[in-house]
Amino acid sequence: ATGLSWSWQQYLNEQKAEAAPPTLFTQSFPSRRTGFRLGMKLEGVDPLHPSMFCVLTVAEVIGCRLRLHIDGYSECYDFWVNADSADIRLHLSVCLSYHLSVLSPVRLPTCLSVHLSHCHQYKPVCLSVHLSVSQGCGFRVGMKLEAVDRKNPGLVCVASVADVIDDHFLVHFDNWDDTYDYWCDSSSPYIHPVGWCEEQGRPLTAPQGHPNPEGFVWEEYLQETGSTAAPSSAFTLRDPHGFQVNHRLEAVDRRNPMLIRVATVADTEDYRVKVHYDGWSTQFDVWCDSDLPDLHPVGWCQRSGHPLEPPPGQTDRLERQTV
Ligand code: MLY
Repeated sequence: ATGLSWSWQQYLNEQKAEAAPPTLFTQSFPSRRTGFRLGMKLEGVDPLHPSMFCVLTVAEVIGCRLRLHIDGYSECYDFWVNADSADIRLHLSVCLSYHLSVLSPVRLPTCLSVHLSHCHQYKPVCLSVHLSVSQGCGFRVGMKLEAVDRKNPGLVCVASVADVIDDHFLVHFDNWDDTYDYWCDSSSPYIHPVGWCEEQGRPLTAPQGHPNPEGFVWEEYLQETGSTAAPSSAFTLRDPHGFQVNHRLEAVDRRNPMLIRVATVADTEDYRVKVHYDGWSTQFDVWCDSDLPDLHPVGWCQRSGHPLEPPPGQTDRLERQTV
């Protein structure tokens, strides 16, 4: 009411820019207050070891974002998530059913929050959970595919389905450690059926230590490993995103993920956008997947009670105007 707060509407008018339509985001406006409170325990995927579920503590709550601490590990591994993200819901529901089946009796809470009492019997170690309760997709544990190594995006590699939860599955690169693993669904642009590289005339990276990586042959490998290829019907490539250059949005700062900044789509590819933080040098621009949960529509911070970092210099200007 003081007029000191930075205004998206005014900024968009000045910049002659448009907000990216909310329908383009995977992250919708938060529908209710988060039930998470400081100190609550839950389980979730360790971002650095996506094959591991860990005991986590809510270390900070801002709006509907949570800083999660991995119990027993240094704070430097803490990470931020949206409290209402599909990820956390997915993993929580899985973990809860895991508790129920393995460690009963555990009472199912009605909201997402898991109370301390549900988890205090755990030691601060990572739990590896392998559930293959899949109805949601055509991928099964052990099936082989060709997948982009997202840490080395130029490489398409021999990979396996290592875990399946509902319609999500864990991609693991054969004979590599789990730090390259990632969760995705059947519509991911990073996965392809066996034979895709050959068809595309692209090199396929063989499993680490393969005796003849140049002469890798799928038929032989499937036979040697007694495995099957994921059926091509299981791959359901999604449509390219609809973001356009100059669309405005609210984006988590990759270098300081506690902050959400006013941002602009600076460039696009079919499944990625280049995010520019308004008022900052283009050297800080970052490419992200268009479905990254850290990209939010204009107004998201205000609706979820999270501070929004305006472009540097903008707050000064507004303050001066009101004096
Ligand atoms: N330069 C890296 C490449 C690792 C690639 C791993 N992929 C295939 C899962 C290295 O040798 O460590």
